[in-house]
Amino acid sequence: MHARTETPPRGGVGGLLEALEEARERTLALVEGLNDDDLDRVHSRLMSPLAWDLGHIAAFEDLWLCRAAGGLELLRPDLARVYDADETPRAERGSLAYLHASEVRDYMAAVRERSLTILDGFDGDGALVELVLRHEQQHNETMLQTLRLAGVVQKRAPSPVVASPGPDMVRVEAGAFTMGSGPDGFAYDNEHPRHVVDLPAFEIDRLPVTVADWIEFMDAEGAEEPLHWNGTAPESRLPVMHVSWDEAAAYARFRGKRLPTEAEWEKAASWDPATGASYRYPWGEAAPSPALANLDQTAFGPAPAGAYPDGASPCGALGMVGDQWEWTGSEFAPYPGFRAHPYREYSEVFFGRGYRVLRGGSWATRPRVVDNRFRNWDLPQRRQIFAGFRCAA
Ligand code: AVJ
Ligand code: FE
Repeated sequence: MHARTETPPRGGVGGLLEALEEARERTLALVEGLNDDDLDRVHSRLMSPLAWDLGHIAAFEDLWLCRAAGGLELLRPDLARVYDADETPRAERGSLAYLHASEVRDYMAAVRERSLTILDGFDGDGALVELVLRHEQQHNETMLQTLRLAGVVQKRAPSPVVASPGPDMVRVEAGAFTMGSGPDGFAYDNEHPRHVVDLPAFEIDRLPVTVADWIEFMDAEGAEEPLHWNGTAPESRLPVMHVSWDEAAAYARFRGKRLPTEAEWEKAASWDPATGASYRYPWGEAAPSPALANLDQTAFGPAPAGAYPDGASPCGALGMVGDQWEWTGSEFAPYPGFRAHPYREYSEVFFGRGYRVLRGGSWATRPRVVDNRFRNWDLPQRRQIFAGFRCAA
């Protein structure tokens, strides 16, 4: 395919070309078994039709790789509005003239042809290519949420062995830590600038709240069952998922606790009191692997709370990255000195609108798009995300 075997990628794109191809294989694999009607249909008012996600992935690539990084005109300027997430709320996407399943794969391939031409010998802005790659991978998780709402449930991988017991909560000492992403490497605008945050000491749950914990809450307080249970609770040791921020906050009050702030979460995940450093992952700087965290969409569900003892953070918290996102108590807001880059619609338009921050990624998150500093967000009533939580005190 193309000149990529004869001409190794040069400039700022080493490895990105292969990563784009791998991401596309995953995207297409997610929808492989579905018929056109399943792709074109609105499964939930909260989500886009899957065919819209596919077209939007390609339109984003055309916009940021072919046009912004490569200097080309858009391949299909007529589609720009249809795939502009900001102009078209999810609930209305079913009635847009988006490309349906029968045409959308051709559009994706046509954009990709252009991208490969641009990337051959590319010496432009590699960060834009990374943006495009991560955008596709983020939409993979959105698509998995849609598939779950559509009732497509893949068989879960067998659960790994659960770690040895430990205290319910672990302590994080008072002191300053560095929060956010530094200037090196790719990071979203909302993770910048890196800044020092001084926090009083606090305690945080060693493990995420489990299904068994949630059932106690339901029995004692009449709390609702999470989305997707349909009267049948998952295995009791699993982290509870598909609860809203509102419900998570109510659970924390029931236990006499609270949700951790975003800064507390990041400090508990990254800060090593022995060195004063903030690591990129709970276990340190090593890239995620299947022994360290449940990421990458292959398990089709979380592992029991306390699995992955090698993925512990310096304070001893387990499962902070992977398995399920974790709601924090914080509203999505800019860090001091924030500057929108490269486009306002990624983060800035969501600030100050009541969105709550989630951290840590889920089994449905591709490893490239999550670390201790990555900030996700959604509205406090939403339950479709693969999200649970842990408490602080
Ligand atoms: C970071 C997951 C909240 O899905 O709205 C996708 C990611 N931004 N396309 C979202 C995103 C533009 C974003 N989240
Ligand atoms: Fe998008």
